[in-house]
Amino acid sequence: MELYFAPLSCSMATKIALNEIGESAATEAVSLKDKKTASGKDYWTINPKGQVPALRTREGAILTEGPAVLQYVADLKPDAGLAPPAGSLERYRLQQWLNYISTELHKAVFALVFNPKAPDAVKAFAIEQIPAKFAFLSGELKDRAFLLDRFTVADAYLVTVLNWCGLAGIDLKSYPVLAAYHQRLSARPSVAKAMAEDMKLAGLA
Ligand SMILES: N[C@@H](CCC(=O)N[C@@H](CS)C(=O)NCC(=O)O)C(=O)O
Repeated sequence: MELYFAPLSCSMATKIALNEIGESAATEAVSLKDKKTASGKDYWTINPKGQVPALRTREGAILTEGPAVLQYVADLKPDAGLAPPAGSLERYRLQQWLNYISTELHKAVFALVFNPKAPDAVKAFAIEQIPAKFAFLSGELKDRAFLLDRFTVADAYLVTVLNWCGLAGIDLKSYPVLAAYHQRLSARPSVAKAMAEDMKLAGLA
């Protein structure tokens, strides 16, 4: 398997999932600015959407879209419990979370804040959505360690997205439940390893 990633981006969630199942996939960094991989490949030819993550599966297929990639990785080792069994209500709950994180947090807020082409008013509008969304998340996580009953790929995705708060100028300390969740998950070996690796590659450690 081979993971195409960009340091500290949403692809970090896939690195966390791979660490959780103990799978050492080859990784290749992608420059999202010029769409070139570290070995000089034209990334458009690998993922025509030009986005990370993209995973070359064991069978050689290219799989894209974080929530699909995460579930693929989880299903490689069902015993690790990163995703409930396909077809169960809990699996749909997992998909509910993956979709929420992807559409309501990642794309609707952070992708706009970090987009250099987004006008300031658009960025401000994105940031204005945070209090309501983080209040909802805080309520959900108030009495639980994880989004579902145990650590799943949804947590891998959420901790990755919460990592971006500092860069986006959002003070996570204003949301104590989320700050505690983020701190707790950051200490998890699979997360700490992915984070340390990406921080180093991003020149931040
Ligand atoms: N819908 C895609 C979005 C992935 C995405 O937004 N990736 C960002 C990094 S976090 C990216 O590649 N941005 C570069 C671009 O959009 O050109 C997914 O869920 O995987």
